Amino acid sequence: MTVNEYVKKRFGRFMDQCTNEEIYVALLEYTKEEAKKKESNQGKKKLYYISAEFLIGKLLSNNLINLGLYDEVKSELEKCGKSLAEIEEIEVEPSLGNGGLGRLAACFIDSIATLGLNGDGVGLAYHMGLFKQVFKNNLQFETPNPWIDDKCWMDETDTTYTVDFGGFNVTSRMYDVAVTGYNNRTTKLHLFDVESVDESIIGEGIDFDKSEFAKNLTLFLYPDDSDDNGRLLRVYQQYFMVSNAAQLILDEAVAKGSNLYDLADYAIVQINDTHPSMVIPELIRLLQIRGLTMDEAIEVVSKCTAYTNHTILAEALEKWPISFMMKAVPQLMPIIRELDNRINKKVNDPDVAIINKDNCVCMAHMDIHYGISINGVAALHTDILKETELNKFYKLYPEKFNNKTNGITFRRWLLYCNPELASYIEELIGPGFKKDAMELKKLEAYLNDDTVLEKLLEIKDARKIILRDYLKKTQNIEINADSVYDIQVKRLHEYKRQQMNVLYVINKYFEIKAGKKPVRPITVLFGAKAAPAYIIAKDIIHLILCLQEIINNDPEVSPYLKVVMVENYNVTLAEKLIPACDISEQISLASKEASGTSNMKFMLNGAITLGTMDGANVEIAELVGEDAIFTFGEDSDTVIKRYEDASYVSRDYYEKDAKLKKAVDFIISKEVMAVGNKNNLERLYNELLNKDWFMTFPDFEDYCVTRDKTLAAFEDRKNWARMSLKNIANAGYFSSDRTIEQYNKDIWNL
Ligand code: 26Q
Repeated sequence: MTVNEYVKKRFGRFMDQCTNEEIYVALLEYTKEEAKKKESNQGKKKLYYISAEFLIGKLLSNNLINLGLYDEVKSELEKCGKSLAEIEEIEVEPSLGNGGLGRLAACFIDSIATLGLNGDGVGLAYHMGLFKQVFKNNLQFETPNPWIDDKCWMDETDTTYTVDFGGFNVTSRMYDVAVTGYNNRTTKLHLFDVESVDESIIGEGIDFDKSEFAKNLTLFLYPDDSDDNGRLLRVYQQYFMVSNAAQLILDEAVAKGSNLYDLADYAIVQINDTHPSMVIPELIRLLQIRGLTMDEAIEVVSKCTAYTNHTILAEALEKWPISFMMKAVPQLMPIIRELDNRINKKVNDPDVAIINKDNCVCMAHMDIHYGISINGVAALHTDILKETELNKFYKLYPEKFNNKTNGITFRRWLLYCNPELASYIEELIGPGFKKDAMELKKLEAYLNDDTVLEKLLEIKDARKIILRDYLKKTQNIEINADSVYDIQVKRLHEYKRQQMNVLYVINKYFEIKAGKKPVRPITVLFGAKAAPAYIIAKDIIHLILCLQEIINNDPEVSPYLKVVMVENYNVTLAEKLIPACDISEQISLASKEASGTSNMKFMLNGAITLGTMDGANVEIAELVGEDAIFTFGEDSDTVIKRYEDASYVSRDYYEKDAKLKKAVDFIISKEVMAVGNKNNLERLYNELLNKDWFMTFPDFEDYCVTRDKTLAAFEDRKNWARMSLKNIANAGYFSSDRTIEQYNKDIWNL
């Protein structure tokens, strides 16, 4: 049945007589039906990818592409005078993730389905997701982001469980989102919800009653860097997630014939950061209930889990106070104590204990001792874990440590978001790259082909116009499509150093004021949400918005420089921004960004990276060669040493460097104060001057020089196109299909 026939059957009218809304509903149902026809892998051993976040993005086009229906549906719609792009706008993007970690989980389930592996995702159905960002008076405000309704991709199942907390229990229900693989099988994303959840307890903004756990359990996703207030709820959420997962795992294994002693032949659990770590004691607890002794249960579970670390920031490793655990999940504490005792008997080093001297449970330590694998997410990151942060563990279990450099799904981040580029690549090297991303390498044959280089520039220009029009239409922002698009999009965090980008912009503003005009206008685009309780991050957003107002309204400067902060940066916006980007800002303080994944998306879409030698940037640099990337700044060894000997004094740099001083002082100038708030601006100024914990000042000069060099290089259009092609040709390594194959070969063995 064609879509049009389906629509006729569903609404009694053909498509040309239907509203976009009706067509959306029909396409949703039609696609769900088609997905059901695809088999799923029913092998004996199954992967459970448990994650507190799955930032899946909109699914309509993605599913149509993966089911091989996209072109057909698009042209059928066009024949009836309808546009798929417009219909897609009806879909609400679920915001079930903060950023990198959640988007990675989404790319991974796409690859798992595409490779036909037997694996499902398990997470939570947060009703309001992460907050929606709204700007007012140059400040960020937060509002709920509802997405669950009868037009969403999630379907109710009959699976329900009881989850016990200290003093009460709740009934859960499992909801499924079908994950379609590219020309292959489907798998499932299982999202658990609690039957007693109550949206009416939400007050102003994203405020809600934090004490009524049965009512608030699945209302919101916690922002990272959240404040202490309400952290207890995070423990309830995590336990709710893993208790459901553990019950599902055991039920499915038993249904397939497991006697539970052989659970490892039926299940492997990937723990995505420490958020699902309680799955270890929970599985042990449930196995005991089902008849195993403590010894037996620990032995069984020790073969079933593997842990991925996504951060080097020591303060970000989760440690839960025993008092929290006793309140939320008292039934787990005897098990955790037993796990801790066994380690202490063996190793007797408080640094590797599970319960630390402050009476907190160190979730990562439990994962490392009782799992089969621990991996970092980029080569440099894994090395740093081994050598510094987790060195003591590495010495204990060298064989458990391994690297799995992150990846992205090329279906969404090339085929869907940049069809112009994808079809040109196909013209040049055939369709093989869609299944085997390494085939992109064939593009290197065209590095000196002027026609190809020119065409690449044309495609980029076309994408820049699309972005310009999209921002005008959706956010009433005006940008110049002839300018250089310089983009930094990612969560707002001091270590990612948006503030250093801002200092460059201020300096450029002064240069233009002084008559030194750039040869081509520059558009500096930002997209970033700040955690509501992360004060300095919000101050940085405030500063960017103030600059946007000042610079864009200054007739002397705005023809040459524009600052744009897009509101509510999300997957949908990323899909528009990334194909249009010329310069990709990846400027984290070396050693701090575990991997980064937008760096890979930008590269794949032909942007040139301006970055530090951090995270996966290091691997990008190796792949494209030093003439197709711009790197700057201190390396991770230098930075790690600076922290070790606590030698960094930001004020010294400020006083020695007049250019830097002038840029920093501008933050509290009367021009900025006139459009901003004294409090916010002074706080940020003082933070930089007295602390600058992520060392923007030492890298500032090199950053300015290198960024100007990058802008100058843009003017040699042919060479720029060559660099761009080199990036695209070498992006194949960053396909999440490669990453998932490595996980499977080294850890899961499905
Ligand atoms: C923890 C406790 C309480 C509340 C929130 C959290 C929390 C939530 C989300 C802690 C961390 C996160 C998210 C982390 C994250 O996104 N990390 C990124 O993971 C990417 C995928 O591996 C990497 O590419 C990035 O470098 C890394 O920053």
